[in-house]
Amino acid sequence: MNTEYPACAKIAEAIAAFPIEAAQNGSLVECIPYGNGHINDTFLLRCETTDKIEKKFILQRMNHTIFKNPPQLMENIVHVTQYLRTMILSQGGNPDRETLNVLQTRDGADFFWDSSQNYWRVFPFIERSVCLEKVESEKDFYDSAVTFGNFQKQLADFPVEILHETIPNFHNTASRFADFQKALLEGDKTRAALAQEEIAFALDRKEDTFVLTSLLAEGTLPLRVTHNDTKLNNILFDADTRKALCIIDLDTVMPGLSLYDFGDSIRFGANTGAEDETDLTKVGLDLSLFEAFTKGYLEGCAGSLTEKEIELLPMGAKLMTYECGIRFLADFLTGDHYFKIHREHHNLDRARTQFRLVADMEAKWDKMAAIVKKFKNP
Ligand code: ADP
Ligand code: GN1
Ligand code: MG
Repeated sequence: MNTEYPACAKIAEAIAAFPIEAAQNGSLVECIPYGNGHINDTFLLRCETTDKIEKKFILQRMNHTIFKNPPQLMENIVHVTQYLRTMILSQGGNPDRETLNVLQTRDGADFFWDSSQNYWRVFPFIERSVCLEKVESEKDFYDSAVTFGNFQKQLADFPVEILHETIPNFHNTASRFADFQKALLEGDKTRAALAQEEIAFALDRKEDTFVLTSLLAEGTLPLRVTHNDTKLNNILFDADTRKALCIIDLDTVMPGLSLYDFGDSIRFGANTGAEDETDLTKVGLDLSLFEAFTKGYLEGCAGSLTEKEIELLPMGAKLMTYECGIRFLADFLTGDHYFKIHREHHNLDRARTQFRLVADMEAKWDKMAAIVKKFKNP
């Protein structure tokens, strides 16, 4: 093995725990940090068999500060991926490419707990796939929408009671607002001074934060199994056909609202700017992309959404964007302990884009509603 390991304690110990080299009857040739996730530490392992065939794996150190109970989280992922495998097989698909698959350790466990209490897992790399950081065509975005809608449909009869809540109140916007208020009180005052405009924007919209939670509590919106982190880089596309192929990042699959999945995809994918764009004139809602996603998502859900859910799709988009904004802002105020940052004030930049996008959605509200209506009554 000629690998130089990245500066991540215990990585060699973790690699040795999985049957990576033995299974491939060859050697590990590379181990590099990979992807743009904000939460886990992800590495690409590249192996070569003795007859020079390349085989890749994704190794991840789970963030156990954020996910308090990694064994329960892995239990969720194993249950969900096994269920998806059966569904995909029954639909004539290829479960090795259309869902994540957990590679067991040499001891037959679903994760490895190292001597410094880090939790590690491995997924076979989905070969000939592409991960997009931004929408490159309307068709890609439409395709991702069909696949997220279909994911929802595939899990419609999944026994929801066996799922653990990996992060309690994850998309409870009212509870996120309370966290934001706490961050305002306890956070850094110099940082708060830099973010006065954003703080005011967030406080002005307090009433919105209860809309979905109230409808859920009174039974107007149904609780479903949802992904809860449906940004575009959490779906892989087939490099050959360019079809949306596999939904990844299943850490937050939990009971939730369809509006969370719809909304988070719009927040990230239908933004004309990047999530951390500093030139706010580039940030806004692309209505054509909003339309493409709405069409695709409703097709993927194939009639399973209620009229009320469909009517509230614009609210899902706005609230998921607002909520992400207050999460970024709270993290900025309290010292950037949650989301990984790569530059000074990165979380403030991210919060600003989210609020600019919310403002643009508010300005385009009637148009968003008209698009949804068009697909509700085709
Ligand atoms: P995070 O929770 O930090 O966002 P992800 O699980 O989304 O981590 O993984 C980070 C990146 O790694 C993804 O955006 C994707 O590019 C890549 N990735 C993850 N799993 C696979 C896989 N099985 N095959 C190919 N690429 C993957
Ligand atoms: C995080 O793990 P990643 O990068 O896919 C976060 C999401 C946010 C997103 C913002 C567990 O997602 O909730 O919407 O960043 N995941 C968690 O980009 O908090
Ligand atoms: Mg991710």
